[in-house]
Amino acid sequence: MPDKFTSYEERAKRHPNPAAKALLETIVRKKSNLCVSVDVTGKADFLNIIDIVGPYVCLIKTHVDIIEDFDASIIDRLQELSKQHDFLIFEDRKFADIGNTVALQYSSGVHKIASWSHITNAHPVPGPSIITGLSSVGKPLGRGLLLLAEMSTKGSLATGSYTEEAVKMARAHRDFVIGFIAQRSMNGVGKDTADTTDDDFLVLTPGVGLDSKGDAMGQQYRTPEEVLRDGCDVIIVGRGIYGKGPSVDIQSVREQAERYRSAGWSAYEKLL
Ligand code: 5BU
Repeated sequence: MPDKFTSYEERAKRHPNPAAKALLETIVRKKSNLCVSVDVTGKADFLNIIDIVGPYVCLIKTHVDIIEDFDASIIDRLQELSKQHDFLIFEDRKFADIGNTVALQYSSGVHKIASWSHITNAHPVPGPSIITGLSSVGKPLGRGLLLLAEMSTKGSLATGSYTEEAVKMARAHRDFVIGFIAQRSMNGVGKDTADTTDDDFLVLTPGVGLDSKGDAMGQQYRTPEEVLRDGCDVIIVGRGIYGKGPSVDIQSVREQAERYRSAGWSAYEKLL
């Protein structure tokens, strides 16, 4: 485990994976460790929110399978916005099947995730073959994978030895697995004492909110300061920024995006 806190800038210089490197560079360039999770079901709202929050984020997280009027033009526009506002894209697909199936789900179907999403994620539950499957598609494209080592929900089963095994799986596939969805730093977790290599896993953390402690369906929120103090690198915020709908208040979305960007960045600066 690195013995001291290392800046995003230092980590960007040495990270071997192109998606992780690009994410760290974007964080530094924009002074933003904020990822907005755009969980809305209409194409117009989806693209509108991304256009508004784009300047404040390093990363946009999507669940493209919830969009009712999905078509390929959404992806074209998303990619344009990603260039215009300088952010990366993370499809929160949570793959969980055998290697052959996840490779097909990642590359094909309606969404063709690998062709546009810089980062995606997977449950470690099937074992290392899920990484082999996804890597066969994503690695040649310079993509990066996160494993779900922990979850933000009440009663999550991803704890203890499950989490440790996830980290060990990642360590054995450092070229493609860039880090975790987790609630704390995973560097050093489950590590053999004979292993002297440094871990530098990115930790992206959902379950972040400034005004609420949770929702009625098991979600639990902590503040940006709490999660950064626990070693997380990127805060993932959804409803804290655009509310619960049905309509999107543009001015408020912009204000909340800047509020969370600034909270995430000052929490980081305190650790330097
Ligand atoms: P929220 O509106 O900030 O609660 O949205 C959180 C998002 O992060 C949502 O898209 C979830 O699917 C996602 N998420 C999560 O909340 N907790 C987890 O442990 C994981 C993903 Br993994």
